[in-house]
Amino acid sequence: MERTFIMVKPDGVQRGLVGEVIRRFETKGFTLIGLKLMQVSKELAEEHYDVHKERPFFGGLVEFIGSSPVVAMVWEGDGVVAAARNVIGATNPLTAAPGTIRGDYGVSIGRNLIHGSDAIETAQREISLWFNEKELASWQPTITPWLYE
Ligand code: IDP
Ligand code: MG
Repeated sequence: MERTFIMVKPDGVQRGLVGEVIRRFETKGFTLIGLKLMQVSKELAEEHYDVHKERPFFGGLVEFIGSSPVVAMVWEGDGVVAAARNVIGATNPLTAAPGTIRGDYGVSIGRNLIHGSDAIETAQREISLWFNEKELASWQPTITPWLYE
């Protein structure tokens, strides 16, 4: 089953949106298999955003991610990687569609509340970066036959 890495960033945690984020993925029909609140080290933030290390916002982004706790999650489901990106919305909250998390709750690209893996390979890399295999629960909700034919 496909898995993706989702992180509620420090602004989302400070603003009390952890429950709202979890609610949106749960009610959509995805399965939560990993969850932790954590303070992020500079090393982990740099590794996570390695692809952006040459961008002008990199230093500020790494500092921001470590400035206050985040909530890291792994969600599972058919097509969850791309679907989660749709639930999250465009990178800039001002242009993110209403109904998406960023579209509904954000106003600034540097405070866009949440991260979601952008491809299946990225998701695999990010899940192994943020979680040990022992921290992930492999389980199948009893409602599965009501979600998938
Ligand atoms: P994504 O989070 O939608 O995948 P990316 O382009 O991968 O967006 O950028 C990663 C993160 O870097 C964004 O979520 C945002 O927090 C930050 N970021 C991207 N572009 C800018 C910018 O122009 N200014 C400040 N921060 C930015
Ligand atoms: Mg990205």
